[in-house]
Order: sequence, then structure tokens, then C-alpha cells
Amino acid sequence: ISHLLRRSQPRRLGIPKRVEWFLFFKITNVDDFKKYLKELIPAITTSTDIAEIRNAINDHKNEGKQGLIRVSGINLAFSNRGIQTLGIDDDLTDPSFTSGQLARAQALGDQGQIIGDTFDVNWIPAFKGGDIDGLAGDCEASVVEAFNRVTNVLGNSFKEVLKVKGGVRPGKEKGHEHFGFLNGISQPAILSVTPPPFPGQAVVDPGIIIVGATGDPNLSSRPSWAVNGSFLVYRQLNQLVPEFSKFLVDNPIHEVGLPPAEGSELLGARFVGRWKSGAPVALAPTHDDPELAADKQRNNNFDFSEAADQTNCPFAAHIRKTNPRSDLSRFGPSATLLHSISRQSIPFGPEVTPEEYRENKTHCDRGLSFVCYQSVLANGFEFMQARANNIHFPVKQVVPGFDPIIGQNGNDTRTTQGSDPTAQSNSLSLPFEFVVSKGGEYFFSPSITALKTKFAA
Ligand code: N7H
Repeated sequence: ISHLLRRSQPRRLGIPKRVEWFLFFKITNVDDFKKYLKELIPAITTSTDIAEIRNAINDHKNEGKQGLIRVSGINLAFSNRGIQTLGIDDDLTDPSFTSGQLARAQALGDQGQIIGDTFDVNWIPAFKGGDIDGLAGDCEASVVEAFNRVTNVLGNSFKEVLKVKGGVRPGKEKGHEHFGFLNGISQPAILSVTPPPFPGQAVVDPGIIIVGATGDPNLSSRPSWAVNGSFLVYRQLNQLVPEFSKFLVDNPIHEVGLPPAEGSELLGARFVGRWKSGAPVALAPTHDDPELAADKQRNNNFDFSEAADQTNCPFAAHIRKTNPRSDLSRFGPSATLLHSISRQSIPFGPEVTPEEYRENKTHCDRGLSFVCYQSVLANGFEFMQARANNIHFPVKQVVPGFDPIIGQNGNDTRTTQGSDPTAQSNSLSLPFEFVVSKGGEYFFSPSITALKTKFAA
């Protein structure tokens, strides 16, 4: 648990990070790697470290000091290939993890071509090479130091396969992803791990996120060293920001009597289920409400029953597809709780340039380094992605269509329904994916005890 704590809920538990670098590596000398890993473990951030860091940040603020304080966090996780390379052959009893993300790409709806018997996915080569054994994540102001520490300690026992530099966006866009929406608002509270929930916040058993804890659906079959670890999904999701903005400008919602610019904002809000400020459309259906957005007692306190049809929020909206709340209450509470994830994503890539906006065309890679934790990949990330791609989810009485943000249909086009509140059965054709998967991998993030006793020598 201490391992997860140091990485969980950035706004309440983890380090409030501004920068995070991801180093994807291949182990080239197993004996050396195990030896050096032992030296690195003390540098890995624990929950005690986090408490101290948070206190230091609070003191810094309370004393009215300006600027950042220099703190860093180091995280380490291994792919199935990496675990095997280290000579650990226990079955973690998660078939998606064992097969790896590349083998799951077609089922996830990623773009690619079928060549003969194989599916050639349009990912960046590093994720297709079958070379990734592990992921080291370093965050915070002193990221270069933390990064050097990892690479110096691990020496020549590993080879860098890919480095991704994430960072929060500048100025008032801090905390907002590249389309402009505030991210990281709704997270499940973890029973007896995180602080008491805010109104409307889901509360899950620790075993939904943490392997081997109460409520882990595969509790009895886990190897003992896996306890208190968690499966980490990394997905490199490129975002076509100028193209997304142009689509909103071209398709404003007219019917509620809004000027075109506001109609475009409303379309974007209905695609996500929240305004850019973070206010949920379930509670603020026609106009943004920044006060509601900032109020933690209210900004998560909705369940879509406020208007059971799509008047307030489309069934296909990103947050309704990924967390349908009361839409599934007929199946009992576990229908949504079992499929909870803890999200820890960070944007990567530069801000959109004036030229890109002028041409309505993306010229450089930018997007979200999507990271989430769960105890069962098929229940967490994979289940959510499948829901986003399932045009019949979450209701049967209409065809909601694709999640306009992350829904994937291979190379085929997508339609979505309900984006117009006064003509809810109108279907909107989305010309292409605004979020494009460039690949990723599944990792297991072991507890510090497991790192000491099973991974290091
Ligand atoms: Fe999503 N976005 O900016 O549009 N997401 N997401 N996500 N997402 C959420 O509550 C976004 C992605 C979830 O409980 C918000 O944090 C973008 C994947 C879940 O109400 C916004 C990308 C998956 C929730 C975004 C992306 C999810 C959620 C609202 C990719 C899982 C919580 C703010 C580039 C497969 C739902 C918030 C709830 C919220 C955006 C990816 C899942 C603004 C741009 C791949 C579970």
C-alpha cells in the first residue's frame, strides 16, 4: 500500500507534480540490474516521504514563500517481459498483463492494418519492438537529478528504449489537459487508505486498485510477493487539438439559443460531460459554472439521474461512458465500483502554435501520458476502453454511439448521439479520432518489500 500511496490521488495524497519523465527500459545485464536495484530502493519515494513532502510544501506556502520547492519522486514498474527476464516465473493471474498491451491493441480498437495473419498497429516503434522490460517514472522540480540518479545507479545494466517528458501545462492551463479541460477531478476513494470521500465520490475496496488487498477479485490466486502492488497501464495518447477545436467551431449547438462560440463550448462540454472548468454538465447543463467546478463538496455530487435522458448529459459523454454512475444501478453497486481505476495522467508535448491554430492542423506530437492503476486489467482500463468503443453502452433504449473523446473503431469512422439536447436522437459523425493511441504497455508496480525481497539481489 505504501507504494501506491506515494503515487495516488495527486491532489490529496501523492506529490503535486509539475513534471514527470517516463523512462522505458530494457534490462541488459540481469545480475547487475538486481544488484544496482538494491542501491536504488532507498531513493524510491514512500508514503512517509510523501507526508513529509506535503508538510514541506504547506510550510512553504504558509510562510508566504514564492517558487517551487525541490522535491522528487521515483517510481519503478515492470512489464511481464521484465519480470520474466529477472527470473520470476510466478503467474500474476492477469491474462492481459501476461500477453502485454501490444497483443491487446486490436481488441482495444487501436488503428492498424491486417497484413496476412497479423495486425500491424500504428504505434510508435518503441512500443512495438518487444523490448520494454520496465518503466521508471521520476517527477517534480528536480526531475533531472532524480532521473540521473536512476540512470547512474542502474549503470549499464539497462538500455533506454524510450523517454517521454510529461509536464503540467503553463499558467492558467495548469491541471488542464491539451483540449483545455480540467483533469483529475473524479477519483475513487479507497476504503481505509484515502481520506473520507467528498459527496458523490465512489468508495471502493482497496483490492479494486491494490493487488492482494480486501476486495481483490483474484485474491486467492496471487503470489505472496505481489501483495500491495498494482497493475499500471501506460498509454501514449496523442491529441489533435486544432482539429478538435475546429470541429467544435463547425458544429455549435444552436438549439438552446446560445451564440455560436458558446454553442461550441457546450458541444465540447457535452462530449466530455464536464465544462473546461470542470463543472459537470449533469448539474450545469447549459452554462459553465466555475464556482461549482471549484467546490469539492458539489463538483462530484451527481449521478446522471438529475435528467435520466440526455437533456443534461449525453449517454456517450466521456465521463458517463467511463463511469455511468446510477445508469447501471439496476445491476447493483458493484456494476460500477468493480470497474474503478486510479488515474495519474500528465500531458506531454508543447502548446499549440499560432500556425497550427491558423491551419487547423497538428504539426507536433502532444497529448496525454495516460497512467492508471488497478488490480485487474480486464476490469479496469480494458473494460473502460471497451465501453467507450461499445455503441450500445450504457443504455439499450437508444444507441449512444462512441465516446467522442476516447472511443476507438480501428480505422473506421465513429458516430455519437445525444450531443444536441433538443434533438437527442440525432447522430453526429466524427470525421476521425481526436485522440490517437500511439501505444503503451502494461506494467506491474511492486511494493517496496517485493522490490527488496524478490526483484533485487
Ligand atoms: Fe478521461 N478529457 O480531457 O477529455 N477524462 N480522458 N480517460 N476519464 C476525464 O473527472 C480525457 C481516458 C476516465 O468518475 C475528465 O478527472 C482525455 C482513458 C475516467 O466521472 C476529462 C483523455 C480512460 C474518468 C477527461 C482521456 C479515461 C475520466 C473529467 C485522452 C480509461 C472519471 C475530469 C487523451 C480508459 C469519470 C475528471 C468519473 C475523466 C479527458 C483518457 C477514463 C476532462 C483528453 C484512456 C474513469
